[in-house]
Amino acid sequence: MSLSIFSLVTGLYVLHFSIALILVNKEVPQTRGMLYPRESETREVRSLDGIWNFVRSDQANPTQGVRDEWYAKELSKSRPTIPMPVPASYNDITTDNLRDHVGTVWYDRKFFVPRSWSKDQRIWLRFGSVHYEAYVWINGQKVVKHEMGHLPFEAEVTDLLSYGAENRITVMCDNALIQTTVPQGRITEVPNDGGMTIVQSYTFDFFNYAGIHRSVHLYTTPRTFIEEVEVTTNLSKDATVGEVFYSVSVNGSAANEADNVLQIQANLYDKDGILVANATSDQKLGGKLQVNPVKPWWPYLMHSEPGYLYQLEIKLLATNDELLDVYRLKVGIRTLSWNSQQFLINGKPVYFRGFGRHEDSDIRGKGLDNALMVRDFNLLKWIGANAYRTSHYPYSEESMQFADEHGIMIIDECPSVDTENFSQELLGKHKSSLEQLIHRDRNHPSVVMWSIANEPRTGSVSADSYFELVANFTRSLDKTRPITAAIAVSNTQDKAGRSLDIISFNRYNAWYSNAGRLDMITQNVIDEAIAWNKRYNKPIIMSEYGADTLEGLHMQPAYVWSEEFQTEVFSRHFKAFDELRKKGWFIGEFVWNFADFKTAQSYTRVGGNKKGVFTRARQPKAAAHLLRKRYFALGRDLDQCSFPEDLFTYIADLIS
Ligand code: BDP
Repeated sequence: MSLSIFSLVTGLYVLHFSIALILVNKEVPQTRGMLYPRESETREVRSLDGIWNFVRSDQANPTQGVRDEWYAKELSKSRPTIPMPVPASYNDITTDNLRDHVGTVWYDRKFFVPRSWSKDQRIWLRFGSVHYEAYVWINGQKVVKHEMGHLPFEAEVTDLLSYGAENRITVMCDNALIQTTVPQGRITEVPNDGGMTIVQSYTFDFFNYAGIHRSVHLYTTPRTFIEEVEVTTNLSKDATVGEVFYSVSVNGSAANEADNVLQIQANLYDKDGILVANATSDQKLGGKLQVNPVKPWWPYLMHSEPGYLYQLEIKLLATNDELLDVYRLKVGIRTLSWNSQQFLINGKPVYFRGFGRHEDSDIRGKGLDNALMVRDFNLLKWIGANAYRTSHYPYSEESMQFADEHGIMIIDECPSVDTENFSQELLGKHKSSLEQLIHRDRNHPSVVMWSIANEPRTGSVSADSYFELVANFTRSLDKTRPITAAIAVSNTQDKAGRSLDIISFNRYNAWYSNAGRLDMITQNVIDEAIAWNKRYNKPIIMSEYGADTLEGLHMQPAYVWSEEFQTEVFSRHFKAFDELRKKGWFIGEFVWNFADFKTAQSYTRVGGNKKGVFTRARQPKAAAHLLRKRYFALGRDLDQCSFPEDLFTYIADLIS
């Protein structure tokens, strides 16, 4: 690992003003490996989650810990430490103002590495995500630096560990967002009562939670191991025969020996564990499996058995048939296609009924929490949704696997939100965020579309070439999924739509425009969707609409912030959507937001963004019951699903 990466830590956050309008399409670094850590007969996985020790740096001196080499010994030897859970955002854990800390914080912990791991294995350290930038040391030795929240990174630590002994891991995390980070922010120095202070600002509204957000794993691989698996699938026209194309790359010395012909043995098992296809491939380390008859992967409520997954077992064999490595992953067999009118899955047109969401909850912030994840999926299914957008950054790998299992379609969004001041450096980071995202999520059947940005300032002149480059880059990495972006500028100003496959637009009629005017929603939505379609001749999605709603506030007639108002706002949108559905090219509706979430402090927010259909504690507001009826009604109308028994409350014999 290069030592120079750590010299990038500078004492100052440089404000970046972009004047560059001529953008060059430069290469971005390619992600290697990063398969989700899974145990097998050749691999062990160990979690480093738990309570770590934590230190916050002095805001005015963010690089002091690097200069004073806090990583060289236990953190507690340099500064008093406090306990900090991993995974979790650190912001809401303490009772002081750690919440608003800007700059670097430090974590460390000790762990044992068993003696048995020293034998003929390689050891990897993997982070599910650290927001925003991470620097990692093992036993005082530099290991890896990674920039970009919400995405995994890993490094080999075989030679840095003490085997059969205690080891120490140290992480420095920096939450500062500047004009060349993804997403962008600004750091300014302003006067306060004590002199001067550093202030972080950003234009998006969700709170910039930070820390070690997802699990930290140590895992072993054999010396020569399966480093990458890429899977694509196909179905025969009548959807009776499925094909799974797999391609594997191998890392390790055995891969380079001329006389050693490595082979891949691929076995595909159905849900009952019955082998349905197998193949052995030679040097190409890839091939095709045919499944006849196949059970395709279908979205929730589009089929009686949604989210059907096979298990793909990849075995790496040496010339003498010696088993070198085994890796297993779930595979859903489905096709995606799209044209100027429709988006189809397995040849059937899809109508998205979903949500924009956030990874957000009380105390944990953006920290991975299995209880929350399972509750959220239960609510998604209860309400009859078939999709969500990972607004406004990649969600946990665990939730992507869950979406595969439950047949929830994902519009997978990179962390570019409110992008402005386009520059060459920003373009590189933006592309890198997509490269890392696609590398991580390309094998998930639930991922049906890439979203390359949320509400970028696409009215500006440089947005034109900027988004052309971003979209083409995305397409070069994955041709099997369409590309969208959630756009908020008006269709007459927009310069990005021509580069997209599907147009998504966000609009807050009766909220940010014409607040309170329920009579100014339906026609506006219809007119705007038609205008987008006329301009670009592409399928259209309404990717955000909604109204802040304080749970328990009731006002009749409906008044802004009341539960009645949110219900009415939804209902007026439903009317528009039903008109638009008749046109053939309107393919989906996404409420903003699934649940209330924390924001930066502002006078427009009462305790956070309250546009949730569910509260932050994941309980339904009144509008949830209305939305549930609509989503199931759409499911029955379009996909012949049945109604849950409790969908309609009994009123009288004549009405049901
Ligand atoms: C939209 C943004 C979303 C915000 C929402 C709002 O895309 O992130 O949370 O506005 O203000 O413009 O509620």
